[in-house]
Amino acid sequence: MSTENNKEEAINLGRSLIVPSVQELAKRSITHIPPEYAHQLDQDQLLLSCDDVLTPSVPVIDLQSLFANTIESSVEYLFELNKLHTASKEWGFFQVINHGISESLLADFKRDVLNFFNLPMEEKKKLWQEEDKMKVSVSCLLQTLEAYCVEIKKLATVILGQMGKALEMDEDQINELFHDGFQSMRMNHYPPRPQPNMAMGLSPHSDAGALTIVNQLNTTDGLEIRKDGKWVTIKPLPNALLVNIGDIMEIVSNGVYKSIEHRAIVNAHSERLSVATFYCSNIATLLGPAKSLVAKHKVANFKQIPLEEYFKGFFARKLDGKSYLEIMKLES
Ligand SMILES: O=C(O)CCC(=O)C(=O)O
Repeated sequence: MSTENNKEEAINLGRSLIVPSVQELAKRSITHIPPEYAHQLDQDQLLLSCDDVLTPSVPVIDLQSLFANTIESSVEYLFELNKLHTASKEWGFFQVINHGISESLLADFKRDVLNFFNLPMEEKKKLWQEEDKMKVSVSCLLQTLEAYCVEIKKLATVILGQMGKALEMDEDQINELFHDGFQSMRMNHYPPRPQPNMAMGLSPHSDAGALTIVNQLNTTDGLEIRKDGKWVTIKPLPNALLVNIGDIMEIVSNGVYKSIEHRAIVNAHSERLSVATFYCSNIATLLGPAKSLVAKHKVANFKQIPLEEYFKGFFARKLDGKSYLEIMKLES
């Protein structure tokens, strides 16, 4: 669902595959899993839980220390900036706390998204076809969605600004790239499945955008990231948001930051709900490593292509790990 700046829709970048509604499938007692969802989970890849004492834990960044400290030479500021830099380089994934989005907005958003998923299928089908009906039937969701998107966009922009500082990028370049970016959103509902290892919620992939902010709406586990070849389960902290580096940021940072492969698995007993918001540079920009970083590293590790072309290539492919990023790499 694209929520703002419809310019990219007019350009028609392509779209995600249309697949059968999992909510409807879950209501029927089906005997086989449709091929789009059937998947044998890799049994040979060790799964680690963040509860395990020996599992390194996903970094938590306290944004208050970054945003509230106008004195950028202060110890608190530099400490948190360094944490952000290390998390972006080594994990490509972190949780943010004290992010500034009010608890009441997050609660309204959760309520309206749940109501949306609980609409009868016939109502949802009407929404696909008639935009005016959407305005009436889910006007409550649309209002909250708009407020939520504004806040998430602000948050993504400030985090990217801080990343630019940590990378020692030219400040004008980061502003130019990300000041009027576009945002899109995916709302995910994963019903419970009795044999969760036979069904995939979302295949392993990295995100094509610059930065993704995931809001997990309930406490069911399911999001896993690939860290050093092992799948690590993520357990979000209360009121935290999950942030991951996308392929665009790996390219812009000339490979210093890493986009992270992740997947969503289904749970045997409980449903899971999440909303991912993808923030990207302005569609009219040229995608490539930042000039200031190429000058510093004395090498460009990725090609330069118009962002529009990049997205058309992305939507023409299946989600498949980090394979699309490989195409963007320059031979060293
Ligand atoms: O469900 C999740 O937590 C992950 C969602 C996600 O990766 C996506 O929508 O691209």
